[in-house]
Amino acid sequence: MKHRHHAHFATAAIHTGYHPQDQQGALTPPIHISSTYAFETVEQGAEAFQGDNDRFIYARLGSPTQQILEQRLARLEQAEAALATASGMGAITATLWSLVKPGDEIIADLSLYGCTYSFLEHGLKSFGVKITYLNLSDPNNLTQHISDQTRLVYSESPTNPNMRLVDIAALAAITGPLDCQLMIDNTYCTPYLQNPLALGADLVVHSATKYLGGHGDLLAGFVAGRQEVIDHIRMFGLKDMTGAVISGFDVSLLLRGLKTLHVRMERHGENAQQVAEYLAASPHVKRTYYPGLADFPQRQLAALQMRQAGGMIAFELNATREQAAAFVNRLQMILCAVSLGDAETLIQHPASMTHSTYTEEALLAHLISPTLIRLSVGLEHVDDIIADLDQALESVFSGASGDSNNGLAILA
Ligand code: 7XF
Repeated sequence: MKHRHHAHFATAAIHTGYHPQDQQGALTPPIHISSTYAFETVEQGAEAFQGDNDRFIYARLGSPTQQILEQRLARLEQAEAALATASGMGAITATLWSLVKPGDEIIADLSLYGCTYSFLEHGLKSFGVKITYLNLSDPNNLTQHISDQTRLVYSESPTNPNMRLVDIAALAAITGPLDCQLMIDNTYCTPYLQNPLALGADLVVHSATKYLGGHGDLLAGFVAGRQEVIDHIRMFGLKDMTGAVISGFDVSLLLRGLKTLHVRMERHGENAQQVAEYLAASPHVKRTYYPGLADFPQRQLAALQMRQAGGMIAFELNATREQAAAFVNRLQMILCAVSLGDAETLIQHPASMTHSTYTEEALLAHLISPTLIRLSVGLEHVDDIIADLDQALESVFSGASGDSNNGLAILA
């Protein structure tokens, strides 16, 4: 069955890579649970192993359902090719194991998701890869430090958890002429809000566990970029170095999540805008970091490279760490949990949770405030989200004692 190119994001997210007539009219693609694929002859198998035909070989290299997902993800990120993996960390590690060797340098932004930081700092570093952390929000910092040794530049935008942006096009202009790849973690934005490859990046990586799945019921990731690079990551980083293979069931759940991504992102964004405005106006809130606020320091850049401001907010209270913990504990509907991009509004304390891989000193050096609170604004009615934040703030700052929603103290 010939597949059409779908010009619009929403249509591509629903149709790309599959036509029901490929599978006896089945609207939903079947899940292939087969671990291995039979050849008609030894010669055909030998050809498959040489890459001289496009037969499936073994599920560690992919499956027909996974191929549909990968075509769809590549289309949404405007990439030649994509590789789906068992988790976001699976995509990040398979990619970096494939592209750097001892003696190479990676320049990474200062603020990274905790396990990405840990992989660079405690993983790759111990294998002889030089890791340099810079504030990449100022591209001049990259210009000053980049050298022949620098094989890869890595950043999130917005950064997890502190919502800094990097100017992806400006960084690409610096790495472009050199033998150096620019790799962007686009998890916070999803391809609906930002396309790093279209801005000049070489590779884009995602935790699909978040908005792409959207329902808190799967772990997945993907990397997208040029076909030959993705082939190399599949045949080395995934097949040999990590084995971080996505399961067929998670492929199917992810295909289901993608169908509503555009609708969900619109509502996440609308809700987050109102919640951010509420927080920014509260006398109990010291700073609110959200790209949709008028006083967001990188508002112009946000308007330039992001289609909307997204669903993630970070903020600091006019409070001690203990009061900040008490505030979270007094929330009644909003859940104290890591992860993000789910229908449920989730709140967490990065220094205690997602970024506890940083030492206290490293948190400060990496611009992550120990009192920062991170909010993933969900799809509940926005009035209920704001009402819950409001009652918890009132409860803490009026000194009344409230009931903990979950008994989880941020500060052990
Ligand atoms: O391996 P995962 O699917 O959990 O994805 C890893 C990952 C990669 N990049 C970014 C920007 C991420 O935020 C994540 C996962 N972060 C979760 C969080 O920040 O809440 C993980 C919970 S500890």
